[in-house]
Amino acid sequence: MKIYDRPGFPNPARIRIVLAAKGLDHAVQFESVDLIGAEHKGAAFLAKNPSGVLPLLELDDGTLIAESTAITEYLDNLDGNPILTGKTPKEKGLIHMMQRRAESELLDAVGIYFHHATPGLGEALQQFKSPGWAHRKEWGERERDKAIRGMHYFDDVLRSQPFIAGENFSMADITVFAGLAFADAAGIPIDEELTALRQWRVKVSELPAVKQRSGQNFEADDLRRMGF
Ligand SMILES: N[C@@H](CCC(=O)N[C@@H](CS)C(=O)NCC(=O)O)C(=O)O
Repeated sequence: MKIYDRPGFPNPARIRIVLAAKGLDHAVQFESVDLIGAEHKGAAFLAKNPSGVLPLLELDDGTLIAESTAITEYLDNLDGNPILTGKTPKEKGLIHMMQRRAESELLDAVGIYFHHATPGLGEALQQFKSPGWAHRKEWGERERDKAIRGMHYFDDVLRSQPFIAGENFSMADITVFAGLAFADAAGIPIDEELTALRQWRVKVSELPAVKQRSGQNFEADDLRRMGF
């Protein structure tokens, strides 16, 4: 299997955590795609994933699976023992619901803020991000506020259960974790009062699969091009 991704970016990081959790790191080959240089918006990559985003999984028979949730479902079920996407119908339903909320209320909201209300990933990508649209920044700032409301919502959830979708770590936790990492990068702080969310984050960052991937930071050249 081949994973098209880029170290350090939030959605690719979701799959790196999944691979570590499933012990599949050594079963995949990583193909680095230059996100800052907009390689993912070129014809060659768009032919593989018309959405023009990472990550993307390519199976040995050429099958292409995009979308972090779809890739996670595939990888989690490969050994017949799903540990991230639910075993029972109830678990599956709850995990799906919470992971969708994690995308809509946090990760994707941060992404819209980052790409539309800040310089985002820089020049090469601007042409793909609704150039000239007068209300773009305002929309991005509304999504930042939505992400902050999302953090408050997940803090509430975590006051009555240990993980985002219930008793066990799941795909929904991975999405919230990636959303908070993206919020850090985009300069959206986690309010001090969100103690349940903060404690959960520390706990999750100590899980072996998550700890293992936290060594995979942005490439030096990407950091330089992002202005760090
Ligand atoms: N819904 C997609 C989102 C993927 C996504 O937005 N990936 C980012 C990297 S973190 C990307 O490729 N961004 C490129 C861009 O926005 O041009 C998923 O779940 O995989």
